[in-house]
Amino acid sequence: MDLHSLIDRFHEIYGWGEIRKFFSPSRVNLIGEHIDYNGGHVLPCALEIGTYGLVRKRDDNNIRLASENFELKIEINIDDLNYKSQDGWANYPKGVIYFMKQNGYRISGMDILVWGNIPNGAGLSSSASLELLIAEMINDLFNDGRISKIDLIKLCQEAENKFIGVRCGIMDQFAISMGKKDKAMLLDCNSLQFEYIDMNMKDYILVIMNTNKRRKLNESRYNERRNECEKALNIVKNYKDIENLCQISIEEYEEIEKHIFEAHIKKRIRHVVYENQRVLNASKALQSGDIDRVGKLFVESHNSLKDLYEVTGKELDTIVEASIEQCGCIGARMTGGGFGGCAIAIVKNDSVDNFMNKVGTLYKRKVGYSPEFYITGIGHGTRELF
Ligand code: GAF
Repeated sequence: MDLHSLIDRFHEIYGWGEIRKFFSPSRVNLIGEHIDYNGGHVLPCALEIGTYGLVRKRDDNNIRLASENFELKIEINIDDLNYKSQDGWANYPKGVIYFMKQNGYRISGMDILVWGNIPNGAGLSSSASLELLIAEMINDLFNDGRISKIDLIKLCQEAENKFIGVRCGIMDQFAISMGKKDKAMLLDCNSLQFEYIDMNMKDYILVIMNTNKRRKLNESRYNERRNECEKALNIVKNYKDIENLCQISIEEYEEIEKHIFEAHIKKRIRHVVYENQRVLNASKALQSGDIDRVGKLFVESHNSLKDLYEVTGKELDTIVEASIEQCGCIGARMTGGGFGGCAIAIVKNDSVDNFMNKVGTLYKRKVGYSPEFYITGIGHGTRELF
């Protein structure tokens, strides 16, 4: 499917007339996993794959939603917006529309057609991509583009937390909205200050590896990890006055740990505190072109997510282990929420084909089905296409 075919489909479904076109990327997180909701640093970037959306205003308050990825089409009224499981993918736009209204922004009827080339359930944040797409449409069509990006980001996170029921942090919405071509973003999820970091990869490229083990965040143990971190925070607060776990340094944690008795809580905090430091180290290494160091930090991060945070699983561990055994690969790790979905590897340019063949074979032998590989550029955030 390309944009021209999507426009033709829009005309077939909704009839002739003027259309506005939007694009919202997916994201990959280089390092800094499960620490956005602990006030930590993360290093994500927006990808060139994502969700395309076409839209036309209507004269009433109805919104028709169609997708070229799913058969389900629905028609809703902006005064009647409730989460319904049978509405599947359409709950994401509905959540955004609901919070747009709640926040007093202007909105009325629209016909919308979307199509995405993000593998679904792969942990590349297709849901946040769709949310930001709809939010940007409503901003531009009805609010003269006056709603700030940060307000759109927070609103989409709220839709995901309260309408969909996944208590995600702010990283995905931020990276998708604010992404910049060929840059990673070092984001402090506590202050929301961020800076762009050049993706200075020298002779290496980033390979995204889909385990093809589908994961849905609201079915996974994502919310369980958040609850554990809240419990951990309450314990640590007895020893230091903090608002989030990433406000303690490694040294402070090593002191505090002796007062914590539950083994799994110790492991969760240890991951969070050390992962936050790894992000700062990785962004420095990336800036200075020390790709070997970035690769080593990837491996440390994966091991911590496997042994301490316990969010990997057979598929992610197999693909990462198979990757780091290959010549030309200097580091690999899971990316996103975990429990399935994608991992990333840093691979020497001239070894990529060989790398994908070998990892694919080893993975299939152990897991029973094949993974997929994507090599995609780093692109800009959500925007209108002209
Ligand atoms: C998912 C969430 F949506 C993010 O907020 C983040 O917590 C991530 O998992 C793990 O780092 O993508």
